[in-house]
Amino acid sequence: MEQSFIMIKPDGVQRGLVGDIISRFENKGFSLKGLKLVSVDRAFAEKHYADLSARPFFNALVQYIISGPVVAMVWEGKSVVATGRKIIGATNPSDSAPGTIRGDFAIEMGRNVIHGSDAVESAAREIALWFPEGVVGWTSSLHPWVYE
Ligand code: RTP
Repeated sequence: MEQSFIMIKPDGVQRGLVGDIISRFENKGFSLKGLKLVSVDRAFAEKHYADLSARPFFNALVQYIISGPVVAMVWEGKSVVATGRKIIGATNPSDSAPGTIRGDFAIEMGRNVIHGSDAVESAAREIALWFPEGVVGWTSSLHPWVYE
């Protein structure tokens, strides 16, 4: 089953949005496979966002991610990568539809509350980076009620 790496950024943690965000993924029917509250250092944040290292906002982005603890999660389910991005909403909160996490909770791109993997391949890379110890193997008893 497909997995995605989802991270609640420091602003989401500081603003007390963790419970609401987890509820949205749970309510959809996805299964939580990994969860931890961590503070990462600059080198780790730069590795996570390595693809964006040439972008003008890279330093500000890294500074944002290391400014406080983040909630790192692995969610599993059918099409969780693409559907997770829809639940999260557009990168720029001024383009994010109401009802999405960023549409409901964010105003600026540099404080957009949450990260979600943009492809199955990047999800695998990010899960290996953030959860080198691996994730928990379990099957939700809701499966027959969520999948036909
Ligand atoms: P994320 O990786 O955090 O899920 O976001 P994303 O795929 O929607 O967007 P991406 O292009 O990968 O950018 C990563 C994060 O960098 C910040 N950003 N700032 N000031 C800017 O022009 C700008 N562009 C991007 C955002 O926090 C974005 O989520």
